[in-house]
Amino acid sequence: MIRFLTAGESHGKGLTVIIDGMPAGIPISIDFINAELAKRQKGAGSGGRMSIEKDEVEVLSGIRFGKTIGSPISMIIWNKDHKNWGDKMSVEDQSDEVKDSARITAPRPGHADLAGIQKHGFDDVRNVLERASARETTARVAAGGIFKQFLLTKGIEIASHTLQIGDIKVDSEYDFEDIKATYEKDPEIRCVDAAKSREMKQLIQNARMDKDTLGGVVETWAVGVPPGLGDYAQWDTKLDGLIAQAMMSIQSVKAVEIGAGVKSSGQRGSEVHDAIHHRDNQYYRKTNRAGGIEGGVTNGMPLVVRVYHKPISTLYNPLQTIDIETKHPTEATVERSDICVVPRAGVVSEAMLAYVVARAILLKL
Ligand code: EPS
Repeated sequence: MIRFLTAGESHGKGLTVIIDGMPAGIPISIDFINAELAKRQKGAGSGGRMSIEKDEVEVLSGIRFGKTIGSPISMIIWNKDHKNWGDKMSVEDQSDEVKDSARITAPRPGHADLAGIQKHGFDDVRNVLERASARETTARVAAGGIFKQFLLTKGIEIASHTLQIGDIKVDSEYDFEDIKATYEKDPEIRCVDAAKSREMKQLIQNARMDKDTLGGVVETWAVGVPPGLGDYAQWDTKLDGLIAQAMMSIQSVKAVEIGAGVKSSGQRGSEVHDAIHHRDNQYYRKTNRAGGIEGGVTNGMPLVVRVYHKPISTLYNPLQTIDIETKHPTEATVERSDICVVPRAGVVSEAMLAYVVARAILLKL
């Protein structure tokens, strides 16, 4: 069974990931993984960090002559910015003076800051924010580069697009080819509708001027998924439950939806369920409101998963917080931030969906 773990702080030396359980013999291209990492770095709404980093993976183990060898795969992406943070993020230095000068005491509302220091009894928010940062998604995307290449050998493809930013939402029809094309056609927003894309971009520019942030919705499809993945028989093997857990774990995601999920709760059953047809020895549906899963099991239709990102919590116009040292009101910490992560978060959703589908396939095999 495959599993993966990431490690690394936002301004530490680098982000690492170990994937265990990949079968031997899967062809792996490092360029493919680097192209995935590049997708995570592009997009309107990015902060200053993305112009410092040029994320590239170094594979340390598990791949030989371009193929997996069935051993754990370990990878690292070095943080170029670390050299500017050596004093604040030193592994080796043990002096209290350096440690104190790197301390942060004003937790940001909405981030893991306060909850994290309460969990561990820390007097320094930096211990929490360095790991809670969405920089960690770099490691997930590198892992996704492996899972996706495995899925391609099974004829399964995954792609995402920006469905909504703030209150601007796509309402036109589109298909999987339209979704895939957004990486080329609209790398800034990744929207299938050019007019909506312009509105979304303007909204992000306005939020930047107002020193505010924006959330939105990423929709991810997996096509070529065979019927029968996941299980209806036990709560913790239902594929929709596993997808929800994986997607909800992405930084700033506050809701996950499969198929027509939210909308269908306000409709009648006759408007929601997808009638079953049969042709050439195969069952099929003309609609896909179930989003490719019924009873926790894939039905052969594309998986359609939406994640809802809240506006990120580091605000250049900070909210009030409490200084954990003095207990007096103060403004929340701002070092640097994105305005909107949605356009570049798509590849993170893709990586997590690729993991769940790859794992389900290997369990079935
Ligand atoms: C990110 C790197 C971080 C943030 C962002 C995502 O780098 P820095 O803190 O140096 O600017 O830009 O993290 C957050 C949005 C967050 O809330 O933590 C990245 O590589 O994606």
